[in-house]
Amino acid sequence: MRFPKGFLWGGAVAANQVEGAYNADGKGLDIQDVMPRGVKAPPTEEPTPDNMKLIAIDFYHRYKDDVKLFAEMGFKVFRTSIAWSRIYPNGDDEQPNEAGLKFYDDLFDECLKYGIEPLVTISHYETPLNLAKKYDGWVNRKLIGFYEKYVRTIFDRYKGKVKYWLTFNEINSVLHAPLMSGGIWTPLEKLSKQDLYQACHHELVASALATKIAREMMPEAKIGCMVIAMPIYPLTPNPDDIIKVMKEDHFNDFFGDVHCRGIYPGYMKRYFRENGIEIKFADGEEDLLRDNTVDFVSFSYYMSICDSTQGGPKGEGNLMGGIENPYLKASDFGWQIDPQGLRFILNKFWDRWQKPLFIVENGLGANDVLIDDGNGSKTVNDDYRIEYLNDHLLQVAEALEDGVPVMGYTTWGCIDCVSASTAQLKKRYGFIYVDRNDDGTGTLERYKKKSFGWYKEVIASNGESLKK
Ligand code: BGP
Repeated sequence: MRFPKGFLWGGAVAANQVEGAYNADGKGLDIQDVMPRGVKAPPTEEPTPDNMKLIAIDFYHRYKDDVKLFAEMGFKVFRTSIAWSRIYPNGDDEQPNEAGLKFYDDLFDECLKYGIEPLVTISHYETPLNLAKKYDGWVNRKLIGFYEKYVRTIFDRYKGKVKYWLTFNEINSVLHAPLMSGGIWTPLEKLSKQDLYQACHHELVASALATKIAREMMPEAKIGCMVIAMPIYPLTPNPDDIIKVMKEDHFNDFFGDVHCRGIYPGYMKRYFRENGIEIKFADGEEDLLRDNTVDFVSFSYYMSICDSTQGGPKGEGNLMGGIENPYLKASDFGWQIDPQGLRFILNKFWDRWQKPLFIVENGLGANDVLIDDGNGSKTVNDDYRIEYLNDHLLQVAEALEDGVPVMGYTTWGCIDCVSASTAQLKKRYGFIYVDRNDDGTGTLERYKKKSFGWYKEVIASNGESLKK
């Protein structure tokens, strides 16, 4: 196993999926506070008690114990996001909220105490609600200015503490989930392509601007983009399927292309031309994009899908689904499991962008069963999770052998948290079980699953303990 020295092993979560305390200490509402069904139903008028994210796993009050458990596993890095509405409650406020800033100071200090590097997503599906309702989120160019103000505030506050930053979580998902991803209040079916792609442009400009500001304010920092990586395989060798997949891939790769090459690719210009879309660039934006490409590319990887001009049986998926692959098995929640797809995507991204890569989400959402451990506590025998992670990590090792530079690996939902797509807690990803159920019952107690000890060993041995 050739994991390099200094490989950043760890875990990942997002503020809205773990913190709870949705209105504590001056936090404003964000879009998640009115999305009790994730992307499966339209938003509610106001927060409703059935919204699991209002309390989530109460990380806001329990982070010290949780970070201690991460340290026990040997984490080198912990990825979380800053909830924008803790810092600027309405997004367009004049002054930041000191209590919100203080919370992240304390959280990052707690990580650093154990030698855990924070990896921070600046915007992870949690746009302040006011920005969504009043401005229609990223459709509005004004969001660039609000984001810039927020970014300057957090860079200034956390420089010296946070070295690794991601500008937007899964930026390419805005095409599929405009509210969750882009804070766009207009429903997808009513949203014009013009507005949707203009929103993408605003996010890409904001991302380049954040990169520029980071370089000015914190020269030691590393800034990455973050995309959903979901390989699409042609269902058949029919050239029609090959071209269909190529075109589908363009919609995903476009975001990384702009982040890494600094220009809009020709295939996108063609798509805009043929669909009557005209992206409006403000003065200087072309230069801004060109001069501020990212330091690294990060991505989530859970599964692959198939596509064909002939159609086929549809499978479930992470915000975007596709045709089922007859060669793969699926998780409890219908996502098809494809460890080799991770090696494939690592090679593809490296070939395409020549930037170091960081796997910032990978993991298995499952129906875990809590049992007595025989020593007076409880546990979960999650051998299926160990197998999933082991098999994916073997493919990371293969990619490293292929010569792909991989900076690190953070498993998704290292502690059980609320699902982004369905807002359920029963879809569990963690090494740590949290006693909370979708009907609101549970003590919020934490229990170590079998995978806890397994991951600890993987980290301690720098991957040598993985089973071929
Ligand atoms: C990604 C998101 C995460 C996370 C993960 C798992 O799309 O970046 O926030 O939740 O997928 O998805 P889910 O929670 O829907 O199972």
